[in-house]
Amino acid sequence: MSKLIRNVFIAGISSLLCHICVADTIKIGVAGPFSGPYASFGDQLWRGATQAAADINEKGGINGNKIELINADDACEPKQAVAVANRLVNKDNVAAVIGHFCSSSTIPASNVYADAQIVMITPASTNPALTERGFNTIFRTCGRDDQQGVIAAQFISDSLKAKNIAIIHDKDTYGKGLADATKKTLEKLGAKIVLYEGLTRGEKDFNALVSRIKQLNADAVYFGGLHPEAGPLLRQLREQGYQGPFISGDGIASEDFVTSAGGANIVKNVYMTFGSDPRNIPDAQKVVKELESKHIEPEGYTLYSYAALQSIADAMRETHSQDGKKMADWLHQHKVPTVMGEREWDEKGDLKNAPYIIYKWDTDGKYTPVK
Ligand code: ABU
Repeated sequence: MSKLIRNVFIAGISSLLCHICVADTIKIGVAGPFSGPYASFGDQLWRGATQAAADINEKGGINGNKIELINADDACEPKQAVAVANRLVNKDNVAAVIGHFCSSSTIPASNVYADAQIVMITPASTNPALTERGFNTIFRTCGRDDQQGVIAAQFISDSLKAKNIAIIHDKDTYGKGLADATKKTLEKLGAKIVLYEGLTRGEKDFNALVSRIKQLNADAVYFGGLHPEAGPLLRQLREQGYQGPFISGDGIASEDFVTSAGGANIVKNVYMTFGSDPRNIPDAQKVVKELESKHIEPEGYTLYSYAALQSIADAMRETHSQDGKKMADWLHQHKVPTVMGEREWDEKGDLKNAPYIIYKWDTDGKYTPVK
C-alpha cells in the first residue's frame, strides 16, 4: 500500500471513529419546581421526561442522537424562572424545553424561549394567558383554566346542588385565574358567592378565614391554588366542623395533598377537576408498568411530561432538525401519537381536545373519576 493510500485510509477511519465518539447529544431542558413546597410537581415533570428520554434513547434516540435532559429548578418563583430560562438558552444551549409548572413562572420564562425561537411545551401550566400572546413556539399538553373552571362550576351547581359557595384562592396567576373562571360560571348558573377571598402562599394558619366561611354557612368551598395551601385549609375546615364538599383543580393532583391535609381520612368529600387520567388508557400501559416497576406512581402530570418529550422528539425526527421554528410549524400541523393518545394543537399551541372531568379523593388517599 502506498504511503498516500495508507494515510487516506487512516484519515477516513479516524474521521469515522471521531464522528461516532463525539456524536452530539440533544439537550432538552426540564424546568419546574425541584425545590421548595411545590417540588412534588417538579418531580412529576422530571420523572415523566426521564422515562420518555430513556425509552427514546433505548430505541436509538432521535435520528441517531441521544437525548440528554438538563434540570432547571425555578422553585415556582417567576424571577428564578426567567433566570433559569436564560441559562437553558444561553449557557446550556438546549434545543427545546419541557416546563415550566407554575403558570406564574411559565409565562415570563416563555418570553425567553419565544425570543430565542425555542419550542417550549408545558405539561401543566393551565392559565389561558400563556397561549394568548401569539407565540408560535409555545405549547401545552394540558388544558386551560377557562375550560376547567366551567366544569368545576357545573359540577358544584348541577351535581352537588350547592347554592352558597365560598371561593378562596392563593392570589397567584393559576389559583386566582381558576377561581375567577369558576366564579364567573357559578354566577351565570345562579349560585351565590358568599365569600371571595385570597390567602397568602406559604401561610399555614387559615383559622380566621375558616371561621368566616363557617359563619357564612357556605354549602361548598372552592379553592384555586396548589396542595401546600389546600391541605392545611381543608384540615382546618374539618377541625372547625365544616364537613361539606371541598372542590379544587389540578393544583391538588399529587398524593402530597393528602399528606399536607393530614391524612387520607381528611380528604373525604373532596373533588377535583383534572384532564382525563392517562394512566387509564391502553396507550399508556407499558409506560405505567415501567414507572411502577421503579416504585414511581405516574400520578398528576407525570405522563403529560412524558407526552411533551414524545412530541418534541417526533418534531425533531420528522423535520430532521432542531430548529425551533421548523419544529413548531410541524407541531402546529401534525397529530402526534403519545402516551396520552393522539395529541393535536391549534394555532395558539393549545390542544384541540383536552376535556376536563371530575375526580373524587377517597379515604385510601387516591383520586378516581366520578362516574
Ligand atoms: N395547572 C396546575 C398548576 C400549575 C399552574 O398552572 O400554575
